[in-house]
Amino acid sequence: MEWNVIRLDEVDSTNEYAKKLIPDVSEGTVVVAKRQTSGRGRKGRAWASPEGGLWMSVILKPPMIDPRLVFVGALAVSDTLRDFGIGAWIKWPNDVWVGNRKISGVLTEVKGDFVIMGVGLNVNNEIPDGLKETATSMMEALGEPVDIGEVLERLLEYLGRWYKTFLENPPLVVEEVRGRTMLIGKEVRVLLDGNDLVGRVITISDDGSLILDVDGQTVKVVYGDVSVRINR
Ligand code: BT5
Repeated sequence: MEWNVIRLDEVDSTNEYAKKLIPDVSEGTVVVAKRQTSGRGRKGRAWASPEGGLWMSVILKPPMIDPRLVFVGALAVSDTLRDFGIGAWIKWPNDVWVGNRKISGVLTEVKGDFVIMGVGLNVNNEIPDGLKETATSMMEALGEPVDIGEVLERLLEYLGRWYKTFLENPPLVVEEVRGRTMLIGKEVRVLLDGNDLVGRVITISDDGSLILDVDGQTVKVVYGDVSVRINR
């Protein structure tokens, strides 16, 4: 993949900026901002994006719109972290965690035939007060700041590789996520608007869904927020 990187100092949200470029843009366009004033997570949740973090969106035009695309982002982040000596795990469907703290989130959105894949990764940024218990950064994990340019370079390299794998063989991407999630066998609560499920994770199926055992019944969850107690 040839990446064409647009660099901004400040933007509301790189996903919003990228969306406005569509359709007059080619696949592989990347929007990176030093800070976002209205960074977003899923369901309109706020994403803290102070200076020092990596906030970016890549524009893709896959032959099909597929929920498994989000795994491409999570795998690329986890490979990048590994290169810097940080062990991370993937929390289905779109988070990357270091121990019991979130370091990265991926937000995929669709516009026409395009997919905007937003990746937020805490690198050298301060973690805001309300998130100190639940979030971490590469700087915190390593005890020193890292070269954010190098982080971006690695991340784009791995995004290109995993996107290629996704295009060729999507179940391979899922298999890799299965191996990098700590959720299998764990008791989890899946927060589904007003209708939570509590069960044990059996697996992530090839179509990307979370398969749970809920009181002996097998339940398939296509999308949701997982909360899990991690004993490490
Ligand atoms: C996500 O949503 O994890 C997807 C985050 C995607 C952010 C990127 S940054 C570039 C691009 N442009 C955007 O506007 N967005 C994308 P979700 O699973 O809904 O998680 C959101 C939750 O994560 C919040 O409710 C907070 O609890 C927590 N959170 C917010 N900011 C955080 C941060 N910087 N680090 C760790 N956790 C954070």
